[in-house]
Amino acid sequence: MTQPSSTADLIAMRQPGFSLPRDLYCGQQALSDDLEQIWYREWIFAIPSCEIPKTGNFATLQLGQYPVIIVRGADGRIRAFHNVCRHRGQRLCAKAGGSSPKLVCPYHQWTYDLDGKLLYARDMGEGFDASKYGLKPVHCIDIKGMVFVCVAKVPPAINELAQNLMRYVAPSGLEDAKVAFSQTIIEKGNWKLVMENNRECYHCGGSHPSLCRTYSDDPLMTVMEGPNSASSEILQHWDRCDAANLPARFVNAPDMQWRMARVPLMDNAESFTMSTKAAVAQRMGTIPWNDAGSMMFYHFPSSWNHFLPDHAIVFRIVPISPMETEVTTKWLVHKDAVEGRDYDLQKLTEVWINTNDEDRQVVEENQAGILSPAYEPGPYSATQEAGVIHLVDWYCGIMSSRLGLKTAAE
Ligand code: 3BY
Ligand code: FES
Ligand code: FE
Repeated sequence: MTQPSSTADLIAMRQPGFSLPRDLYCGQQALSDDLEQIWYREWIFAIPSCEIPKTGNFATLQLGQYPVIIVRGADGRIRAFHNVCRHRGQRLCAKAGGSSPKLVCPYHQWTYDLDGKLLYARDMGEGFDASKYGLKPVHCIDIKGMVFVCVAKVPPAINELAQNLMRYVAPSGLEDAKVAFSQTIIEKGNWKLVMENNRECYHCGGSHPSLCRTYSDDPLMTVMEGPNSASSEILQHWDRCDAANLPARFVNAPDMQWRMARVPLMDNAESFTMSTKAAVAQRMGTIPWNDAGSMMFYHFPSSWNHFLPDHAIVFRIVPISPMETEVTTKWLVHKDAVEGRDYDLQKLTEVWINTNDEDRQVVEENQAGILSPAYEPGPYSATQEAGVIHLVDWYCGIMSSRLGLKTAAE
């Protein structure tokens, strides 16, 4: 029996421009390393802040082995904590979300304030110092309505992302939005396959009949080269947006961990609907036109998003096991929009419900093929799959430097 290769070996042997070696998509070791080196160290998009608009509203998230709770305090601030009681470690809150004036552990009712302070612990004796048993904080930042968390002791710098994201999402007025619908599905595929699939539209024509009514599968729409280098159609759109002070031009992290750009939909379509028209009567924020297109924002490893004039769709992925990924999609609309009057929920959600299901199928079939011992890494199309190349290069770069550093320190 040959020894299974380590993640560092697998990454060292990968051929740039080709899909990854099989075990990086299937193995427990690769997932453990991905969690340790990426998911537990990077900022992870968690929720839109409008999901917890009031004091005491909370949402929970399972990030690998870390249960996390995100809660809005009495001061209006959003904070995140390890969702673990400081008494004997009970998970404090099992629900996906809700509202509570205090955080009360269900086991022995230790009671925490919304800022994490331990307020009450019954019969703990004279010398008990409650100030030592506050909830452990998780780094948390609310960037104009997009809440990110990081479970690392020291989180990576987020200034550049925050500055750009603030400008690009501000016109969508996420603070004045509400969650109209939320969907969580489990895709039977490694998280990297889910993200790879999202980063290209090579598959769109064959898989996404409803999305393709409004989103062009021209690869130039999905991957642009820079703020002044894109298709003439996109450049024209950017000129129009510039004139209206609507941030639109391509911006990216130097290592492509994130990217933002506002692109036009096909034939002046307004939204991702079957009719191509807006799904919500009331536009969000200050976006000036119905045909302002989609501001697309992705952030590795966990998120891609579309900010349209009438609604926004935020996506979060989290690995569940080596070959299972949870994909959560939330449709946001103006908080004053009334279902049935200003929008029809089915018309709002059908295109991306279909698209998610179509993507789930291709990801699951991709995983099934890769599980075969006959699988060998195949070449990406530089024209069609440049975004996938950005993803795997980012992944391999970060993993090899972090695994490499670890070895050097040992
Ligand atoms: O989901 C995305 O962000 C884009 C649009 C359609 C497919 N994908 C490349
Ligand atoms: Fe939470 Fe005992 S474990 S109160
Ligand atoms: Fe797709």
